[in-house]
Amino acid sequence: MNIIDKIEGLEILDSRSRPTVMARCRLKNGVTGVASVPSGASTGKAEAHELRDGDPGRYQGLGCRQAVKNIEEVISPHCSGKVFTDQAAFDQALLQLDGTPNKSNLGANAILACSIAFARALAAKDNLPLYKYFGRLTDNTHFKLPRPTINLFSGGKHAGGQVEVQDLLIVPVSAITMDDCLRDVNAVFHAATQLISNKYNMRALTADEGGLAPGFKDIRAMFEDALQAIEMAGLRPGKDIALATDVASSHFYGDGKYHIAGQERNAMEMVDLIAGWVSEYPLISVEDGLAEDDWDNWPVLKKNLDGKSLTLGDDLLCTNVNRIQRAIDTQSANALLLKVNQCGTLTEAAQAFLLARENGWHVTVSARSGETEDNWLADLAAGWSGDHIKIGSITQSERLAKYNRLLEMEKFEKMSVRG
Ligand code: 2PG
Ligand code: MG
Repeated sequence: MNIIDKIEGLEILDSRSRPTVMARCRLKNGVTGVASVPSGASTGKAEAHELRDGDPGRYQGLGCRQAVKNIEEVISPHCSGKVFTDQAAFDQALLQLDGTPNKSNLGANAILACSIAFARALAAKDNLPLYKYFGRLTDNTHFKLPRPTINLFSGGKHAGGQVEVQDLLIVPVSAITMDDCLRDVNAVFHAATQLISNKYNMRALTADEGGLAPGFKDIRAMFEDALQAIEMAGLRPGKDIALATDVASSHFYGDGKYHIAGQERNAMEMVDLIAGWVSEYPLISVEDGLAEDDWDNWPVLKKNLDGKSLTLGDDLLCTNVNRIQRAIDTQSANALLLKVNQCGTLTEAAQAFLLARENGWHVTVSARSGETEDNWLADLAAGWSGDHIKIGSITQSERLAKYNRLLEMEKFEKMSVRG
């Protein structure tokens, strides 16, 4: 029986040295589950509320002591001694206890830490690897590893804004195994460090997610440098390594205009700019090409990209079923960037995933720019057989914890990478 004994919280630090939340859920039979939650920087307005203390004397106001207190003094006493038949029942109890539409009462960070800690406890109790437990939430039993989309170059809010576009990602498309995917990405990453040292006379300093962030002359130079690095690594752009981008355009949108590349562009001009990139470069996925509330123009963007590149929504959708449904109805996107902390419980994330899948959408399971060494994301992506996974670069342990878990599942669970 899944009877909760108690849930404890802990304020820990993420990869940007900002506080975040860890929770430990103990069942009455003594089994425990522990989980930590990530945190974004280029966040969408419709994300569930991340509770911060606001005390300027600690961590610039970003402390999570109140979230921890909510776990220990509200959630734990409420759940202790109760039986929760499954994840949905537990998550529902958390939602009811919070009672707000965006989890602003208890904090989505507190709630998600409990949701995943509970999942880990149940998986341990049932003697299941975590991916199999996650698979139950979406009725998936054909487990596949997602193809990685890996941050090579960074800009925007993750790199001090030296170019407006936030991520230039590389996607190993000819590699068949995860092992070979990472080998190819590593070759390109190292070629890129050489390239920027020669071209920009710069050491390989990295941005929040481990991407390289030299002072590109302009956005085009970022694409060109990526192609060059791929070739320097002895690989073929588009055939071995494709590109993807997160434009993150909500963050340079204001007064109805996109402030990019030294110009103010209206939505049509922004669509033209992106369509130009897609025709010139082997770009298979364009995330947040337009701003999160520019609903009128997303269908135009999608129409322009259809058949050439995925129209992927992050800030637009915020892993929120209402926004996903609206995007389906208006044909605004055909791919979901799934971030569990944008909605705040595993059950809601599973609903978002299933809605996207039922409508033939592509799903990229994504980490956040502020991450921890917890690797549950890799199990989630495999458990739901996501198409792509976006974790950041291959250089920092908070990212590698997930990549290495993918390698582990490839070998020990005999999983293959999605085609
Ligand atoms: C994004 C993510 C990850 P953040 O915009 O897709 O790259 O960034 O976690 O800062 O929202
Ligand atoms: Mg994004």
